[in-house]
Amino acid sequence: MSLTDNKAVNAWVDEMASMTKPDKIVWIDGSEEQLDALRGESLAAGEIIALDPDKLPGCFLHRTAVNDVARVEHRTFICSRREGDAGPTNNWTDPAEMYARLRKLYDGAMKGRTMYVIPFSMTVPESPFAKFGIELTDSIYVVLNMAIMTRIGARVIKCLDASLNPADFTKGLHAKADIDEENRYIVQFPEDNAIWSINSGYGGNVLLGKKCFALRIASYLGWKEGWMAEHMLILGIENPKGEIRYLAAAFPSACGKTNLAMLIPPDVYRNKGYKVWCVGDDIAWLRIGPDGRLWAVNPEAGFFGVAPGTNMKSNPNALLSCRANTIFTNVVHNLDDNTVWWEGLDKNPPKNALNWKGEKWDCADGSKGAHPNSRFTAPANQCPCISSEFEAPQGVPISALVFGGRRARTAPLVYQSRDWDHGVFVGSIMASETTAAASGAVGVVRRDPMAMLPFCGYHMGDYFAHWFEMGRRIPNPPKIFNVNWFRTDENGSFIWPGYGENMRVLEWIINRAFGEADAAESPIGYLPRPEDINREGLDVSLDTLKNLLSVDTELWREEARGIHEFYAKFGDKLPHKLREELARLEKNLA
Ligand code: OXD
Ligand code: MN
Repeated sequence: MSLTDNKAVNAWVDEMASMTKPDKIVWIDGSEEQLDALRGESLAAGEIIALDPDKLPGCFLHRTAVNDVARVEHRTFICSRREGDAGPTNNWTDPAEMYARLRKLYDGAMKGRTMYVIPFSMTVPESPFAKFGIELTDSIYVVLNMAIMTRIGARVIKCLDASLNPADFTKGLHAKADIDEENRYIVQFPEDNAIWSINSGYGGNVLLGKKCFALRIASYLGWKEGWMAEHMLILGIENPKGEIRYLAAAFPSACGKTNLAMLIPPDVYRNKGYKVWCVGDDIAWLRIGPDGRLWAVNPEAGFFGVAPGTNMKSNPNALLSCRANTIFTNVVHNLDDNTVWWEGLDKNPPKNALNWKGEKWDCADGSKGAHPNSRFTAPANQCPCISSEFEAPQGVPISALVFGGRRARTAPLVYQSRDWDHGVFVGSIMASETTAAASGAVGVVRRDPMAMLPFCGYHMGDYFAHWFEMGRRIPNPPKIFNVNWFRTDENGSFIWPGYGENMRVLEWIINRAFGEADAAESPIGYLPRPEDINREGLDVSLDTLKNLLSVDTELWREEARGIHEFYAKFGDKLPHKLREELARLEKNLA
């Protein structure tokens, strides 16, 4: 039975049900009793496995189909009415054509199954930032994950019904269908505020609140409504005086965003009383506050983190977050003690175990036990360093925005843009390089502006223009920085120790944002002098820091040529200001 008499909601649910033809429709009220019953059903169906109740209370293991383990960018579409509104970095099909194609796939796709109706809210539903959505799905795994990643249920539908426009909600439709790769589609219709996902059961494709809504649809809404949805972590740095200063940072996937979001400061900082508080690890929604500053909320309620490589050294806080009430996907099942394992957790792979595919696994044969993109879905409030402001309706004030990528030689450890407009340029040229490990081709640059390439729900040229426009409108804008933890030496080894030591760079950044740290001008922006980075208790020489902060003008000239090529994609949609900034960079390098 419907949880609401909201006509717009009920009419849409009816329409989708008449297309997908489920045997049954179940509304998710968000109660623990209902979720528990669903866990029971999912266990009975073999969809999830209950893990040891003492070691991992409330935890489950799930395995996806082997052909369904990651986001599928080549099957992800932005179906705006006009092709030009999706832009050159998105796949596009005419919406009428796409709806027709998808309707055929959805027709009867839920026969013999149950359709779950999940009212969900991105950020706390009582927040002025909140956006509401309904996800329809035939997967209990999706329901259980959405219950961790978002706020769901009766509380949400009540807020939607009481809102100014109860017909204003994101319409998310997900059907597993046959998990057929050939017919897998992740489609955003920005003007309809709708997301249709079919033939996948993997998180990033089916937890529609995350990338599909909170980034692709939300970035479009932000453009129309004057705010920003960004692929950014949010953290607060508390100094010994007890002041907490916040920053948000964007990195492409696989650059350690979750680790940075939960950073544990080195001893010398901890002993003085410094602390780092995590507000979010993946997505930030940013709005101009009444005080003229930029304020951020994390729209999500949980972490959907990559498991491999997560350990007590790289990210103890993430590990501690997933000791209870967590869903593990595609990791190793340790049969001896009914727990989980993944590469990089510790040096003791289980002897009696199943790999991510559920096959008997022997680590001695050299194969990986966990899928490299295996995940944990954990409630954020279980994180030992979760910020007290995590659910603050107004969010937190942002003093610095940080961009970063994986560059072997070009980008220095850190630099600051001259101003907002230059900062937009710095974000637009973000890039990561492939490492030697994979193909032997070192230094292949993948441009990923603001880490939004796979997530921008409209034309990236318009997106850049929106950044400039926001800069004009924010009376007190955050300062903008770029970091690179990944510089390597002649042997390809990382020079900077990274992890907790990144605190030293964050300290410079946040102090700069408050006018409390020194810097020197360079052709690319403001650089700290080596002595401006705190080396107390750090085994890195001044010379090494000098090297980490050096700017090779020849490399940067080459970089500028690459940027020209990249910018050419956007044609006349590229804001003039970006060309001006590029010209200025070239002049500075000459
Ligand atoms: C993610 C990603 O899963 O960025 O967060 O790929
Ligand atoms: Mn991400």
